[in-house]
Amino acid sequence: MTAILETEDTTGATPLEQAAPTSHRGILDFVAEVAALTQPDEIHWCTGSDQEWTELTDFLVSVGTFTRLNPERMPNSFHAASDPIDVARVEDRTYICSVAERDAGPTNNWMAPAEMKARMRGLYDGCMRGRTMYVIPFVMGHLDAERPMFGIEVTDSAYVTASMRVMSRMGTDVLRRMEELEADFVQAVHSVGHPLEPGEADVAWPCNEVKYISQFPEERAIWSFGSGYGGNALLGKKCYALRIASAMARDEGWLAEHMLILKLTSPAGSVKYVAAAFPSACGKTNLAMLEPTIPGWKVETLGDDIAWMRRGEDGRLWAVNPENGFFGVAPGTNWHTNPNAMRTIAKGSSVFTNVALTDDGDVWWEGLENPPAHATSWKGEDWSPDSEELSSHANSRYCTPIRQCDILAPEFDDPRGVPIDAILFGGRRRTTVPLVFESRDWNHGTFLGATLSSETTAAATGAVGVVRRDPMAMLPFIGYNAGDYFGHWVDMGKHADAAKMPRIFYVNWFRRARLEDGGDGGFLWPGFGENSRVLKWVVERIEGEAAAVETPIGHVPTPESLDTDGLEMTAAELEAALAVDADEWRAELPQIEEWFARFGDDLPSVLRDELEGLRARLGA
Ligand code: GTP
Ligand code: SPV
Ligand code: MN
Repeated sequence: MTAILETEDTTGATPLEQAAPTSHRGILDFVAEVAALTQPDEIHWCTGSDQEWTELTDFLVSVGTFTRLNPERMPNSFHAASDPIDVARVEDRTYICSVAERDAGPTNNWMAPAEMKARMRGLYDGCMRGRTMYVIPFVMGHLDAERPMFGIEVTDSAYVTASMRVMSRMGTDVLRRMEELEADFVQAVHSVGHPLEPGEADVAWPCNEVKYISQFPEERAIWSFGSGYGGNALLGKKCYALRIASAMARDEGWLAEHMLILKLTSPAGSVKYVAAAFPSACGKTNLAMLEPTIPGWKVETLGDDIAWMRRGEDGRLWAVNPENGFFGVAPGTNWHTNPNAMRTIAKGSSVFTNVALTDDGDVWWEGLENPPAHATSWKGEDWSPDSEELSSHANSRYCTPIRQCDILAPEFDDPRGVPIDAILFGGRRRTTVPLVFESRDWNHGTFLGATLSSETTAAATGAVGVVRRDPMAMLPFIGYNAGDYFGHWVDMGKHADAAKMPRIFYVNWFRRARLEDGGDGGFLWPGFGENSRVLKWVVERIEGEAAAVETPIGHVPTPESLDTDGLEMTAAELEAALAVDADEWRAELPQIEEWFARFGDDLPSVLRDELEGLRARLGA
């Protein structure tokens, strides 16, 4: 680690410049400015090497943030428990600081950039005292992309640094390329907001009650303070690859989306690429790694959370996953629901946050097989299967390298990405929304995305299980006016090659059996590997082979058109899963009306027309 020297040398280079492994002027100026404000004891320029990983993780073990897991079970892997005030994304503390308030739109918190900066400069003043400032050069997407998408995250958290090494391509290679290209980069400042006075002991999970997650879309800058958790702190992920990138994508004619990407091969060998947008903790990771239950079908993974999609020269929409790791929801993950995730993490080199630690140095969480007789809960308390409290936080996560995934598609390494055949939107709805249906066309598909609704989950702080509109699963991630974002989606479909755009579908794995109908209130559809049956129907729709009934909401499978061979489900249950109840849908209309009213004149008229079309088809 490099200390900030106190004297200048005779060449005129500042101490920071002498110690820095780069001559990139913009990076030097940025790092110097943040260091002057935050006053870290030391600056560490990240290389991304294995040795650096060892040093970081040893350090995290020494300060009590990490517990090393039993190497025989989980080699090179660590357990961490956060402060209970820092367990998920904080949407109420997340701001889009565009110059004009209008550009943040009605769905984001907004503050004028100058006001936010003044406020945050106050918080940043001296906030890294007693700590090391890590400088992380990273690239979202491929280093050899036509235009690599660089960032520099400056953080006072070793935990964040270790996590960024798993989640992004980072280190010396990236820095060299930035120098060669004299590249622009996204400035990303992060502090846990917990300075240490001389002699003050650190805590295992430093953070601050005051939190701000601020995006400055015009400047392509991110300032984060007070949280060390997930999307609040790993700034390449939601802050850059969704909020800032969506603003770039609007300006440049592409899409930055909260989507998984998967490759699906049929028994006959035909390949389709599917992208799917489901809100946080609604099944992207699980679908991305699905193990089909229907014979002969194969799924390979390209990404589980974020897709950047650009129109190719062939007129098709090409998608890349800008990330390099998985930050997946632990609870519910097991050898039945997601064996590929289990195999990925079993290879080690992973960080588990807010799960339970077993007495033999392994991890456990709700839903995993073989509950231990005793463990230490994420809160550090004794836990046993009789305990009333959960062993793991509902938003506990594993952080693991994507390359360890056995079913990673080889196209992951292709900077051009893959041409998308189908887009799925989906949410978590107990009622109303059938298992799957197809949109009528691109504009109708955009309407389905714009009105996507889902019950809230533990991925963000706040109430869980409340139905809200989550357009394109991007409600917390659209970096500009959501009305403009809808318009951008409509525009993407207005093209000479419109027919080459992906077909748009809507899915719901979470519908419940109605008690009124004699059901048990449980999930109607078994989900997970069985979702391959839905993917097969999607492919057969694209091929013009599968039958569907035209309903007011779109094209719903006939029960016969879904492959149900070997599926343990009664005809009545399947019918209930696929049912379109006109009364339930008529009840959605005022909610959609109210949702659209928030956008006023910024709502594209196409979407209003779609709503009127739906109303007419429902006879309402
Ligand atoms: P983020 O990482 O927050 O963006 O979430 P995600 O969309 O990747 O969600 P993930 O796949 O991690 O799923 C979240 C939760 O939903 C887990 O507890 C899963 O077990 C559960 N889940 C996923 N797929 C299904 C399904 O098909 N059926 C049911 N019933 N639950 C599912
Ligand atoms: C989500 O909340 O959608 C996530 C987890 O993928 S986080 O990275 O914390 O945003
Ligand atoms: Mn996500």
